[in-house]
Amino acid sequence: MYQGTILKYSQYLSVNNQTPIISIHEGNTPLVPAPHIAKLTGVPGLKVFLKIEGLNPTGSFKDRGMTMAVSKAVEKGAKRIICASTGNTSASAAAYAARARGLGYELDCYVIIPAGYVALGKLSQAMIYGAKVIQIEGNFDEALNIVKDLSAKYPIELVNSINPYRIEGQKTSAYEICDELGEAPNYLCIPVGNAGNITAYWAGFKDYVSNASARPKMYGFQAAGAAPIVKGHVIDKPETVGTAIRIGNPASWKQAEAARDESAGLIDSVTDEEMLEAYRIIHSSEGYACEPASAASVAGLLKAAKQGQIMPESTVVCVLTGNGLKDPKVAMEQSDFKSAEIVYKADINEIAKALSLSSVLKA
Ligand code: AN7
Repeated sequence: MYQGTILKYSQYLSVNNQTPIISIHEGNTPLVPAPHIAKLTGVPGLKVFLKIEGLNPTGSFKDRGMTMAVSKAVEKGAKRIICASTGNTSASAAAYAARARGLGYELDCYVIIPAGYVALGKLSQAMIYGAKVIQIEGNFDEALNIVKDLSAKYPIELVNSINPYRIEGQKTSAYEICDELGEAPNYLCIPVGNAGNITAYWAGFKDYVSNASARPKMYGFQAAGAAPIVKGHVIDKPETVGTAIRIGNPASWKQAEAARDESAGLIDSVTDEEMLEAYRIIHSSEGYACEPASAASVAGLLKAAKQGQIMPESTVVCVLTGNGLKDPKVAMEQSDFKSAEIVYKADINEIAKALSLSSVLKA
């Protein structure tokens, strides 16, 4: 039986027989072809796959890192964990703390989030999993500074991605992609916020693919309003519809640049319009789902292809980092069929009219 990323890939991870494994059987997410997106790139012979990380237990890739961070926290006897979050990290931390408590460990989870900028799906998860949720007047970067200070001053384990076990656990997605394809892809397209995930994937490909020339080019994409790495300076007031990546001072900035440079990749930005366009395409033409920030990977691929930065006949994996159900508000705003907002009489003629069916009446 599949039992989660730690048991599957223990040889690559800092675990031993003494490590209590706190797992919700994360990982093993689908890698699915996206033929419509491949066609839209206009690149001859391109194969595009989506890595559906939104199908992890709490609906995002964060579970891969969190199973490691929480297992190691429990191993060292921690009673409290804390994180700052744009939403997904907090949902994941809260879930793994709940799992640990269910296994008999004492473990409180505290999360600090920017008030008004966490999608409803994520906030409700952190709450029902039993985390102590604190909203602050301020953005993610300020929340991260607060949790760093709190964990320095009090006996609380920090489980943001500056915790090395988070990065270690998140490497497992790169392993899965290589196992599935039988080799590494030529390009990995990924959204960049705090830059932990791009750092982790690159470390994972380096672990798994000994031939350096067979490793993918790492193509990371920030939101144009929150693109510190692209602009080369901290953004004090980051803004984007992709609230997950509304981050102005990424913790793994230097590591992300190293991943880019070592892989001959790039870190670019996509506008909110480009992100939302990709978001609509992923849903309406592939049938897959993701949250807005995740669509930065596909938006970035389309932009890079247009600029001639994707070679013909190559293979691309776009990481869809979070589940579409996390942010129902944006999903509804981006939908075409606005009549869903109107309530009709339960009358066949009115409904047929609303559905524009008169022209296709049966003979
Ligand atoms: C869906 O939850 O930072 O570059 O606090 O939720 O590793 O930060 C989320 C980040 C991409 C960016 N896609 O990954 C948090 C948080 C989704 C995300 C990212 C996030 P990193």
